[in-house]
Amino acid sequence: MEKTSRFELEKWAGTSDARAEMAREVRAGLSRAPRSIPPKYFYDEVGSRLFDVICDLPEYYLTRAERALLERHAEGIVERARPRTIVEIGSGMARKTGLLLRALCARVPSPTYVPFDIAPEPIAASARALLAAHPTLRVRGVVGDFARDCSRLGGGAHVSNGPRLFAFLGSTLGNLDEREAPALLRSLAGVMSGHDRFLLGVDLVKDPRVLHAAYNDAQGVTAAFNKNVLRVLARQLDGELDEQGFEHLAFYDEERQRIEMHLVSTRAQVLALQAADVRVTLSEGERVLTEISRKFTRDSIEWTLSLGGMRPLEWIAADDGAFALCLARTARGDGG
Ligand code: SAH
Ligand code: AVI
Repeated sequence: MEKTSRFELEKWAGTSDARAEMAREVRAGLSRAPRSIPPKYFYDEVGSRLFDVICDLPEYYLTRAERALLERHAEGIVERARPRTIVEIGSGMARKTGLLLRALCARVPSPTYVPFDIAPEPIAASARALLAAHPTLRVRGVVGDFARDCSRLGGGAHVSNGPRLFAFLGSTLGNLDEREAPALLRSLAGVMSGHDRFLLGVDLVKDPRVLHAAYNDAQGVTAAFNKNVLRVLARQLDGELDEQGFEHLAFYDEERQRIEMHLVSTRAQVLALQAADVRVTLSEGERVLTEISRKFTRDSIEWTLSLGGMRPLEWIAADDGAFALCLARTARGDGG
């Protein structure tokens, strides 16, 4: 564990067997139809930085829309949720979390922030900035996989000494499918007390042209983010992958209400990853699914929350209907 007086970083993922796990997951994804790569592998140091650039792109409205909502509502949310600690799942660069932390630090004498992410670099970088901005804040970072490790937020040093606000911002829930999203919510609901609250940022169904542009930006940053996963695989799994052999493809599937992002093989080629025992022959035009980004309605998110053992309490939507925040609690009846 890395530790300075106000910053600690605990590693639950990225340790010695991470490479073997990656090999297993990538092999499984590339051998089934349709072929896929788990989106968590986007976020090495370069991928995390590319995502940060995406957040400022003119076409990528999500970050600005969520920030505008938090600028207006963070204080009220914190006042009503009364947390001592904010735990942020998939915290990344925590670009908007400062708004919640400012309200937390104003209310509580010894506030704690727990950024939880698969990528250590953005946790460390955002912690530096947040600690400088909030002199009373303590940051206890966790490098973990939210699909596997959320239940650990209920034990050890994470046993809560007061209500916690769990934040899952940026509509990252949309990157999980109909089975994965409720499973993640259930694992969070399992560690939440009746006094804890869950704040979810959700991107809403809208004009497909706006969605299409957000994932096909003119500068090609999203394409670079998508292709970067090839470099991650090649580096970590001893691969020979030619980035030139793939093209970025992102489109909105209106029926499934989701963006799909793919890498399309521009020619017949062999995708070989020695350390994963992968040797896959791709035909020209064959697609590898790298990410889904589901878009929600109030009904569909409330349904997802209910499947995940959560009960919605407040719905705060942008005036233009682009994005929403939903405050929820566990559906279990204990306390709160
Ligand atoms: N919440 C931030 C960042 C969103 S980007 C925002 O709103 O801007 C998605 C973040 O989730 C990245 O930082 C990525 O590293 C993290 N992430 C993706 N898959 C993950 C997983 N399986 N476990 C933990 N973190 C994950
Ligand atoms: C992190 N996640 C919510 C982003 C999204 O919009 O689905 C990731 C992303 N993919 C392409 N652009 C941004």
